[in-house]
Amino acid sequence: MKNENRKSNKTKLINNLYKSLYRIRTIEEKIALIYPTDQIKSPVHLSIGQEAVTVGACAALLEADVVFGTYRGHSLYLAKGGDLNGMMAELYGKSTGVAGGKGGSMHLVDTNRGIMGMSAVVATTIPQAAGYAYAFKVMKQNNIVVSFFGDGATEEGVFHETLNFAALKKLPMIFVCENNQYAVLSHQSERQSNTNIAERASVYGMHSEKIDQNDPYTIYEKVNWARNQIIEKGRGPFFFECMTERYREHVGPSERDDIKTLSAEIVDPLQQLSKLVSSDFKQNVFKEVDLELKQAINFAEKSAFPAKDSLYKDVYA
Ligand SMILES: Cc1ncc(C[n+]2csc(CCOP(=O)(O)OP(=O)(O)O)c2C)c(N)n1
Ligand SMILES: [Mg+2]
Repeated sequence: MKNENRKSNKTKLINNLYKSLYRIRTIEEKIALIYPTDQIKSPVHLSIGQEAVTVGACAALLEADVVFGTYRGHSLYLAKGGDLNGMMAELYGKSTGVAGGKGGSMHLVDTNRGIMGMSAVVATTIPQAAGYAYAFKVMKQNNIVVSFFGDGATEEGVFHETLNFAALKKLPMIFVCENNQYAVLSHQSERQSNTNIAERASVYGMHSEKIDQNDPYTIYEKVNWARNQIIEKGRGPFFFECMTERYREHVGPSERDDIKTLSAEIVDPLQQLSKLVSSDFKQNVFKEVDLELKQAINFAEKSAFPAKDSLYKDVYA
């Protein structure tokens, strides 16, 4: 590729990453403002501060690639192309929500966009992701699965079982640990004797790296490289431990009260990326996101709550 082409591709990508990051940050800040009005009917676990991981990783994926995430899922859902109207309506408990208004913030899903689901139970979607990757392998489908989870999830037995199985079967998948160093209020150093999660993952026999920069471009490059290795060379699985930081409390809209524990080395991805984007581009993004968000809130407000007779629909007995 010619140098100028490479440069213009990189500029385009940085602009897209900025737009996605700004959009998700703005939406979540608005959710935090709406939350105390009681219009949002489920708990919210915000990703503010740590959006770079899902934004960077999803920029390297195709729509037919599949992701599994956690209850802290707004950022993943939006970065993978999930519809904002459906997400806001779901938070408002309305029938037009992506889970019919019965799942709330922790259960976002959009199978048409490869968003297979999220769960409130820590680590449960990790083996589900491996199962999906196994199906891709058996069916010789040229797509990959990415499993997103927190540092706390790596303490669950099923995490270790899944890594062993995925490495053994050489599954076409990438494990992405969003290491914000906390499980609720407990710091990683209070919970793990070896806090180097990437090092621990590597013993199962897979390529594993720690990414220190809370930077979507770096994360995009790593995931893109890993995806190419899987698709072109049949390698896999891969593991990335992404160091990041959440700025809000574990659950709910407030700032953290243990804010003194935020580490100085981990930067705010939005502020960093903002320096690389032109002010004209930013002005357009501000306008677009503002309009999209107003329309989505209006959609959620105007939608109806689920009808009583839908109570037993989608229930397994
Ligand atoms: C199996 C299980 N154990 C405990 C909990 C309670 N719990 C909810 S979130 C959480 C912390 C998980 O931390 P981490 O995996 O680092 O994700 P983060 O919240 O930091 O994104 C815990 C212990 C749960 N939901 N499920
Ligand atoms: Mg955590």
